[in-house]
Amino acid sequence: MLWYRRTAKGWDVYVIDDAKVPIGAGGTVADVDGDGDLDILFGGKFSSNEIWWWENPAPRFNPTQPWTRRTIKKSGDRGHHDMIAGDFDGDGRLELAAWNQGGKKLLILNVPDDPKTAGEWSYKTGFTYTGGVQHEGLARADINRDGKLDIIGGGYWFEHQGGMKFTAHLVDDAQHYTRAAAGDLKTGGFQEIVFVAGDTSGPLKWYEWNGRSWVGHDLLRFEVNHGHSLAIADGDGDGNLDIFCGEMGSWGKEGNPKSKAWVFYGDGRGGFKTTLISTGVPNHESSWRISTATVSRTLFPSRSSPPRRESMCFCKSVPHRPAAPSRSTGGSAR
Ligand SMILES: [Ca+2]
Ligand SMILES: [Ca+2]
Ligand SMILES: [Ca+2]
Ligand SMILES: [Ca+2]
Repeated sequence: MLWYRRTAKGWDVYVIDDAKVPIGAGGTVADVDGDGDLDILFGGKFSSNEIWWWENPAPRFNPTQPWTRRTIKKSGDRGHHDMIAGDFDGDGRLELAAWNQGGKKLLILNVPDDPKTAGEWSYKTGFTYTGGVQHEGLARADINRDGKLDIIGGGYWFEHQGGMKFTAHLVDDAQHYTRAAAGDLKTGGFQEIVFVAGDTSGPLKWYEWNGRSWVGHDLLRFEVNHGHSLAIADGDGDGNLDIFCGEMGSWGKEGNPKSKAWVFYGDGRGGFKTTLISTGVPNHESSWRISTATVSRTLFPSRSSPPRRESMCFCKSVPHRPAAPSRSTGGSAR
């Protein structure tokens, strides 16, 4: 796992982990140890029942010194495609919500008092699904604005009920195998939800709560082909949230050489202006951040830069022909 650190001249490469770790897609960042910087979390793919976190060594960065990796989970079922951290039970402490596809579960893991010395974190099942459709995608937002952060993913939003119990509210039964995002796209009321087919083909839709049910709106009116990158941000700075979506370039033996990416500029009232931003640029778990100040001060607090508006797309190009297993290293988030 490598960190490409932006400099005035280009990019410097820092080693985060030089070991062969079977990382799956959909990791996240969170301040696991509470020292003010963001640490990195990833789960094992279908060959592994483990989840790990890497301790951010800020401000002592050394390009050749890997970060300390610790194990969060090393039991139960395999496969962890997507996770997100937040205070989902309202107790003021951080939890990690992680899909565990091998067990068809959404796990809720408690960040321990001292994650540097604790062994495996305690965890419970927050939701179990049945059927053959794999559930993916996680986002967080206070959907119903009760002051408590909710979990969004796999076609649902999950509302904390008490203890480790969550109620699953179905948004769209056709959007389980998807990427998820949420935000106040239409100003006021519940926050809105976006789902798009991530590891398959399907529609890109945003959903609004009308007080009785979730109403979906198709943004493209054609199927997105592996739209594995999905994010919400105010890209043009007009105060209204916008949506970014990008397609993958290859998966297995198949390819999508004309993979597309779009930004949908919102008007805050439910209208969106569609902009095609690239064709032939593959995206796999690309993200979208608007303020360099926000990025540098949270992930890299030793840096300080004046606030300025800048879109950052993190794109990962994958070869059309998948790499041989022997070449697969810890940095491959596939
Ligand atoms: Ca930290
Ligand atoms: Ca909590
Ligand atoms: Ca809530
Ligand atoms: Ca905007």
